[in-house]
Amino acid sequence: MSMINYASREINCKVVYYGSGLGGKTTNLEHVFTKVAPDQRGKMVSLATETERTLFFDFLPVDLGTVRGFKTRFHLYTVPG
Ligand SMILES: Nc1nc2c(ncn2[C@@H]2O[C@H](COP(=O)(O)OP(=O)(O)OP(=O)(O)O)[C@@H](O)[C@H]2O)c(=O)[nH]1
Ligand SMILES: [Mg+2]
Repeated sequence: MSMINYASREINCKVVYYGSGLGGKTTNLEHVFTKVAPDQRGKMVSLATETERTLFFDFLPVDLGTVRGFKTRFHLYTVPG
């Protein structure tokens, strides 16, 4: 889902990973985290059980810089399978 704010010239794009338990959603987000430059990503929030099952959600904000004059951000989420 994308939200375009013309007044503040911002595009915020929310992506939610949905799929079976232990299917690799959290691992995918962790991989994106390692590939994005530190100045372009925020803190990854991960709420998991001791056995690494996602309890509530994972969240990773990614800053894409400016696209056609709009400050563009991705908000990546996973939900528990
Ligand atoms: N072989 C293999 N294992 C993977 C891959 N992706 C994830 N795994 C493993 O699968 C297990 C579960 O991965 P998660 O990323 O925690 O899965 P999830 O979809 O977030 O699971 P829930 O949060 O419980 O819904 C972990 O032990 C990962 O290391 C992959 O591409 N190949
Ligand atoms: Mg998970």
